[in-house]
Amino acid sequence: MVSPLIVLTASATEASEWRHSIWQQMMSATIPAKYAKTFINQDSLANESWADGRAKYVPNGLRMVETLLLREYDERDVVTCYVENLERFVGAETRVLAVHAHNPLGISYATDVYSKLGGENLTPLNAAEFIKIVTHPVVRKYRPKIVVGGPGAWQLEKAGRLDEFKIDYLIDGEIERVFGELFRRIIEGDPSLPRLVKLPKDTQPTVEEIPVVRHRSTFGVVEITRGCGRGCQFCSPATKVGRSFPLSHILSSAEVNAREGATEIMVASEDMFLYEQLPNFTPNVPALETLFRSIKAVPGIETLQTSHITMAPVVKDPTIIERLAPLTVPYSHVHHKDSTDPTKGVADPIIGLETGSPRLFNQFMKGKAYPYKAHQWRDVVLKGMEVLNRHNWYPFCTFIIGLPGETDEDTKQSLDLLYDLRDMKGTIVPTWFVPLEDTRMAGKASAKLVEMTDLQWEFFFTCWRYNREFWRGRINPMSKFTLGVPFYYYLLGRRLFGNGIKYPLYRLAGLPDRFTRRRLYLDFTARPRRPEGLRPFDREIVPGFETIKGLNMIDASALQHIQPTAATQAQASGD
Ligand code: B12
Ligand code: SF4
Repeated sequence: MVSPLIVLTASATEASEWRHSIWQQMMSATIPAKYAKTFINQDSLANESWADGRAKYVPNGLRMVETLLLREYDERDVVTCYVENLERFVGAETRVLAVHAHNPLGISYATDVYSKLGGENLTPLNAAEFIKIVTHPVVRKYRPKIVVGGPGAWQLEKAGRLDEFKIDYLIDGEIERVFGELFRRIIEGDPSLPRLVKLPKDTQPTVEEIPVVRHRSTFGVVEITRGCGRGCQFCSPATKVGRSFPLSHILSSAEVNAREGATEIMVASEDMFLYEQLPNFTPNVPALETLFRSIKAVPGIETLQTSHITMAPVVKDPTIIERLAPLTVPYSHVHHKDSTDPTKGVADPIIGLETGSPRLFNQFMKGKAYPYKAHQWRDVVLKGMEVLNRHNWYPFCTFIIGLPGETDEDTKQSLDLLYDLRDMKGTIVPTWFVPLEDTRMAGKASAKLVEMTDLQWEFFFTCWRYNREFWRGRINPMSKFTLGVPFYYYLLGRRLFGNGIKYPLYRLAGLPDRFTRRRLYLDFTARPRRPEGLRPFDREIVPGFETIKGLNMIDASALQHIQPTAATQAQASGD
């Protein structure tokens, strides 16, 4: 049998949509491969293939590459499969192996740092799975050109591993506009094509140039916007031109996914509220309502998953969440006992909170708070969280530890914000600063574990204490985990990271606050945490909350805006 000209693939961990769990994906980026059998359910790595060996679902970016190829090549020449089927497809006639990379070495926002908690030089599972592809015996045997692309492709260059993995081309950026020419040169082996192809901003396609994918994506990802105009200096989508996809495009993608077995759609965006936005970052709620209603109406779609949002619009107009909650919460696959929805469903959008320090916020990400000012970020976060939680939106929030120039004073302010959030409903994931390529902070140094201060460790482990309690309830002091913490500290943790992690770790273990209060910055004994069963931010336990009012707004002139589609422009001008 003649082997296909181009084989496309993604690692088992990045293709996985096991139980619709984005947690599982994040865990794969962090858990060392060595311990994968203990911490990762092995079923999550068994992705489904069609009878002919083609993959049922792969990351949306790879589906886009496949779709572009299928404009020029026949289905027989273009095959998308998982690593276990490479043997079946890669052969003498295969010229290109195209690999998608979301987080191939696990170094995005230092996810690999988590793996270092288990010891030095441990490879995260994500990386091990990526390496399995590029070092596969059939790839070694037939030597097709290895082309890697996707949002995390930069990691391979940054880690200096292009030679080791025999990667022929690394493509960084959006490819729709330049695709035909680029692949022609790759296939023909054009010697003038550089190994590193960094696509400049002016090659970013318009939405009209972006096709509807031909096949199903992992998690049923369907893009609703691309790019973000808020301009945070550490962020790569901040460097992209803002675009909103037309509803017809979105629905066609959702239909493709549903036809091939997806029961859930994840609306992918840097910020859902940018979809068809009105002037000055004003969310277009009627457009969002129509969007959710229409996606839900696609035959076969049972649940919806939100991706990212920003907090400021929630505070500016809390009715946004009130109106969107009935269209999202009952259709979520995520449930929590505290949800007041009869289904117990909760919406869990991802929100970058990043820091509690107004100074760092002002320096690196002030557009995120717009229309509010940087010094109001704490109030925006608390007020927004109250609104979200009231409507059963229990967000997945990220913080960045070790932003360049972070001082103890800054960390204390982040800890203060964390303290104020102690009754929130949601998850807080601390990450370490990593300078992403092509961002305004690309030249800065990464945060380093060995340089973590005691306060930063306290921040880190306090987040995970919150998460444990939020998802598992009160900590049982006799649980295996709790009892294991002192063993970890004395056998490994102290040696790797010093004494500074001791009391933060004990807080994570659930040691009563009266034992840790004198050793740590935050003192939870002053005001005990929310009794089981009480609603978050209940006025009687967080009385200071009422003081947050009358937030002042700033002017939008410094910010770039996503271009609305023709339909929105007409709506805004009253046509
Ligand atoms: C959906 C999504 C997820 C989902 C699903 C991921 C999946 N496996 O399908 C979830 C929530 C699980 C997730 C997790 C993470 N994500 Co994510 N995710 C996204 C999001 C919102 C959309 C991705 C998408 O489908 N885009 C649409 C497609 C078409 O774009 P694309 O993938 O970039 O593909 C284009 C090009 O890159 C290129 N291309 C893609 N593949 C290939 C392959 C070849 C061979 C070639 C030539 C070209 C090519 O062509 C495409 C068309 O132009 C993006 C933001 C965004 N808007 O892109 C963040 C984003 C990609 N994620 C990001 C991060 C950091 C993560 C995490 C590390 C977060 C964390 N701290 O844990 C994890 C890592 C997960 C893992 N497995 O390791 C960052 C990446 C930053 C960076 N530059 O490195 C982004 C940009 C978000 C952000 N605001 O910073 N993510
Ligand atoms: S708001 Fe989020 S997506 Fe937008 S620039 Fe800032 S970090 Fe990036």
